[in-house]
Amino acid sequence: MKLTQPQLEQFHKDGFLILEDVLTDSDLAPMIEEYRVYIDRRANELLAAGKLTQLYADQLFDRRLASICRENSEIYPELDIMFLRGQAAFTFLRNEKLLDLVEAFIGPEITCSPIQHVRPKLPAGLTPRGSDPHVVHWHQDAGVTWEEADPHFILTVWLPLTDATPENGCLRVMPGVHKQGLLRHRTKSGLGTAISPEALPHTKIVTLPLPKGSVLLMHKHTPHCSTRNNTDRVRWSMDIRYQPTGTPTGRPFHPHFVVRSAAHPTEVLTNYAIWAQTWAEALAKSKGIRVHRWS
Ligand SMILES: O=C(O)CCC(=O)C(=O)O
Ligand SMILES: [Fe+2]
Repeated sequence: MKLTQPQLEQFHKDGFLILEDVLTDSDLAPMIEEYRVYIDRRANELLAAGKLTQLYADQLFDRRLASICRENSEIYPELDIMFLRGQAAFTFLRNEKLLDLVEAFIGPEITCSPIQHVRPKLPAGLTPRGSDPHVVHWHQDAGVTWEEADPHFILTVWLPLTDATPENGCLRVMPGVHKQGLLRHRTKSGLGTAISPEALPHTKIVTLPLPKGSVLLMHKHTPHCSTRNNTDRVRWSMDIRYQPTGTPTGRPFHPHFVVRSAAHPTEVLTNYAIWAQTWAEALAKSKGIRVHRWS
């Protein structure tokens, strides 16, 4: 898919761009299958350990995790990309359709940022300890990097693995506000890092329901948030980030890697084992590091 000039202009005007029907089952199914298999394995372990009364094996992807977590939420914190470190996730980060879209913004030397997430947003009230890391307050993605990344362009790619709707907590954005640059944020326990109340723009808000297969591209200064999941299903999504190779990611203690290069094709990381090992080592070494800059 090649982006048109009007689409690029719309991104620069609004700070985001929605593209429908980008990804097909052949793109998304391996990711979903990897997570299904992991959850199945862990459910069997929990059952064997007497921590779960049944497997919920007949339930579909958007329900099973909720049923399991209603009884035991041990699996829930294990699912993010860097913790599960699956081969399909690594492959997906180099998805050619996504990289073609990214190339239209940053050119052919592309690095994948370590700020990358799989988010199974559980039905409200189900999350361990009552606070949900996937109910996010208004923030800009530039607000969750160190200052070193400030001068550089980073493109957020957000995509649903199951349909995202207003009911299950899809994203909301403030169009055009990216032109104001980085707003003041603050970090608060239970709330995460969010735009400070006095810095929050009073402007139009757009809610972005996105069907599976679609992709949202977002500028790092576009304020966005997402609300509670008021359904009985899981809102599964991914958000990943790309930037020109050689620019700092704002998370120097976590691994980035080259996903596309016209000039130095041999520098593209295609070795899954190295990627997984680099993440494991970085997580072990970076415990206790202050991830965000705000007090
Ligand atoms: O998926 C969400 O609810 C929040 C995602 C987010 O903040 C992001 O993709 O940058
Ligand atoms: Fe974000």
